[in-house]
Amino acid sequence: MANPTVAEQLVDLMVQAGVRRIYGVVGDSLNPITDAVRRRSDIEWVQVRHEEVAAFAAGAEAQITGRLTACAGSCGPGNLHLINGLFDAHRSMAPVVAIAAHIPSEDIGTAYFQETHPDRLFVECSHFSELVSSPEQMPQVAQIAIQTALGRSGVSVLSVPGDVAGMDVPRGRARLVPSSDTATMRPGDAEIDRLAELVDSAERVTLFCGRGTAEAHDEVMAFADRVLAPVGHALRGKEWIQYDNPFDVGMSGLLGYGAAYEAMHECDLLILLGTDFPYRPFLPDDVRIVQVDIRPENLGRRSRLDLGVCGDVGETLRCLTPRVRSRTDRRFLDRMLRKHADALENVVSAYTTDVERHKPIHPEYVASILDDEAAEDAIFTVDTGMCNVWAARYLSPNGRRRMIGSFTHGSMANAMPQAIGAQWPDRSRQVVAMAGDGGFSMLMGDFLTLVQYGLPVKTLLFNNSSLGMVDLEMLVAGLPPHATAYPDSDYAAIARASGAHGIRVDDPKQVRDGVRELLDHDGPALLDVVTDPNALSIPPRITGQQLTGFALATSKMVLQGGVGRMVQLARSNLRNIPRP
Ligand SMILES: Cc1ncc(C[n+]2csc(CCOP(=O)(O)OP(=O)(O)O)c2C)c(N)n1
Ligand SMILES: [Mg+2]
Repeated sequence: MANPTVAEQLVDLMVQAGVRRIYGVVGDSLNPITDAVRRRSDIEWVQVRHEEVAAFAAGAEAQITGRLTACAGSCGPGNLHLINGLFDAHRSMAPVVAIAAHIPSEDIGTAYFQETHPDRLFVECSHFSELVSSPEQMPQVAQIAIQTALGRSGVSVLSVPGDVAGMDVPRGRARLVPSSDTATMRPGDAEIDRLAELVDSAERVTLFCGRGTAEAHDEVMAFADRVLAPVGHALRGKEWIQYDNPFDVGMSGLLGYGAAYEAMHECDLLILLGTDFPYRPFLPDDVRIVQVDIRPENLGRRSRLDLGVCGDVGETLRCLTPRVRSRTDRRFLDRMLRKHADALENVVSAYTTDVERHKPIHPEYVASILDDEAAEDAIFTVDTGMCNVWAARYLSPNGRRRMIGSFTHGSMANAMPQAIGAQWPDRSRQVVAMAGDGGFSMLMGDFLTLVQYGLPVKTLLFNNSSLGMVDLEMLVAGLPPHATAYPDSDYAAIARASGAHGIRVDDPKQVRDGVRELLDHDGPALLDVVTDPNALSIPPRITGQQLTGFALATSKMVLQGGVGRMVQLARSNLRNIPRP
């Protein structure tokens, strides 16, 4: 049998490691790879329109399936387009191998046509980024890329010049079988003992949970039950922690709600579980803090710690719970639960009562109807922007639903691309992209990919003809909104012209039927909901500085003659400002 080429061996190793498809756009320098894929039946090429979409889709597929996924771009601009999606995948800890095809090896360094240096470019968004300059590096370099992506949960990039990809791998090279096993990490006994002492010496314990509590719902609940601790979460912890949680006090952060902030500040021991929550002003500095995280570099990154414990959250809690004393005093927990309920009454329900008549349609109303109508095992992908707020506040996790977004990297235009990757492995599962009009139009070309492959993704477009989140940020910063408005576009018509089902709704009475029609459609569909651009959301903790900024922007807008809009704004926001 002839020796395999570099491309063939790379593709073979990826298949062995669980890769089922490569998202990408073809190109001359990628030909050996694309051709190696074409000749196999156990891996396919998914032909997207923009490489950024390829990377978002690969990242999403990995986050949904837990398996290694892949994307590819041709040399120079082709793989450069991957970069933002790869940053997102990497920061979301999604195991993705990216193939960056490169210019002919003999021309590297000569400022050749399309020349970039992908092995350098991708260093910041990967655990491993190497140039394959000779077939002798195979299969080790591919093995390391795959192992690193899986073992460290993130991106690996192989930069492969087209000519090298087509070369034969030298005779006598053994094929390595990559392992996708992930080990669990348990802290040492001494750490567990110190942690148990801290817990037992505290009067009021609060838990704050992030994405690291995935698969640890039962352990978190058992521990909270033993020490009677309120449990708050960050956005990435929501899907794992909020459901079946009698200790729930909501979410903290810019988009937060409920009493998580109070519970974190009024306890005397805060335990951060699997969270790299970035907003330091929301963390207390006068209580004892313990952090448990599988990544040692995360410990103490955001706050002063009394103890940092390196370990898997589930494992750590399984060891810890039986070692701490069981409590009966519920006073702190109950006080926080009441605060939480009051806060929800005042804030979260404000927009869903009496909004059936509110025109333009209130986006929170749309989100609450989506929550009602969506399947019990739906996957929601959520665009960066106000959709984050609507999803955080209105989607109800249940342990079977999934919610992914660009929650760490914060890129726009993620929802529809991520929906492609979330939908691909299982076409029978409901996948809903909650998109902003700004985000959707940014990578709109790949709506055609949904049509091309008949992928039944449901795009629910919150069309406020504005970069709404930035409108809010400008107001809070004391600036009048500028360069945030878009002319009204009929995205349903665009969807229909693309060959998908398109529905447009501008009356609140049509929202429920519109959402049902969207979800029931057998194929790609888009619901364009004309929503209120003034539906701004105020974070539960507003600093004095932010308030001043808000007042300043208000007065600037009034001075510009925008009184009408300000009145609407004030009315919208009044209902959302938390009562003391
Ligand atoms: C790629 C990228 N560009 C710019 C931003 C800054 N940004 C954050 S949210 C946002 C507006 C999003 O607008 P849209 O998608 O319409 O959602 P809306 O907030 O109006 O619901 C912008 C410009 C970003 N996060 N990512
Ligand atoms: Mg918008």
